[in-house]
Amino acid sequence: DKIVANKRKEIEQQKKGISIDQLAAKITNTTNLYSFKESLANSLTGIIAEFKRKSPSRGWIFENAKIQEVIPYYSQNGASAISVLTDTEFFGGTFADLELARSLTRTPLLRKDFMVDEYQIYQAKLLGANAILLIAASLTIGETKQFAVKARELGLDVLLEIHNEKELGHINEYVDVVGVNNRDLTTFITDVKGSFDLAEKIPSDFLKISESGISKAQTVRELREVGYRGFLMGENFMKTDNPGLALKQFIE
Ligand code: IGP
Repeated sequence: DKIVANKRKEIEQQKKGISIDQLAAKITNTTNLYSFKESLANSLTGIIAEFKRKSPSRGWIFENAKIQEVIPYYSQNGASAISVLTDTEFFGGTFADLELARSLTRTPLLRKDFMVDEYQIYQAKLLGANAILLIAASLTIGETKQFAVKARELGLDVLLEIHNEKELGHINEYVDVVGVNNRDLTTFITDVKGSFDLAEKIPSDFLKISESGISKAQTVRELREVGYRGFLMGENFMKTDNPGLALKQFIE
């Protein structure tokens, strides 16, 4: 709730600088060059490597991490997609991080942020994202649909994040990928069991991914066995001084 409240304030400020209509007018091409969903559907590893300097649950993970020193290696070392945090206050990310990442790779990029306004979907497109995250816990069913439709219209894939059975109701036909977050965003308790519990409850026409708290290759194998095609991992790589190398070693 605190993060979402802060996000709404930030967006109000940003709108004073550039209006939603002005942002929309800058978008000239709505093709999705590097599809997040297709990459996961066709890849062997399914690893979505995340660039995250800090988090509310852990504090600083890698305060001085540089995009140029991580993103090219995530790509070369087998990431199926890359997630870049763009929230500054709580996660230490910036818009410039995503833009720079885009200039350095053709691997599909997920804009990882708390989306509460259509304005941010235009921003995501302009910064070079291929996919956005919609978090069921911070959106109504109506907003989830509205934002997913907008993302589609702009040529962005939609990752819908859920954490429990109740949130299955947020799934709609404009969603491309359903992610189970193993971390409860209110308590920060992380347990991969959540992904195993929800695996069969997610309609089979959606590509499924498991997010957070993954650190073992064995866990990835077990998740793949119950149908997951993507594995979003941040801390396990970012806690080392060479995240790209940590990814390489994980895949080997
Ligand atoms: C990565 P981890 O435990 O590997 O660092 O988790 C990712 O799943 C996590 O950062 C995340 C997240 C989010 C962050 C999942 N959903 C929503 C911010 C907002």
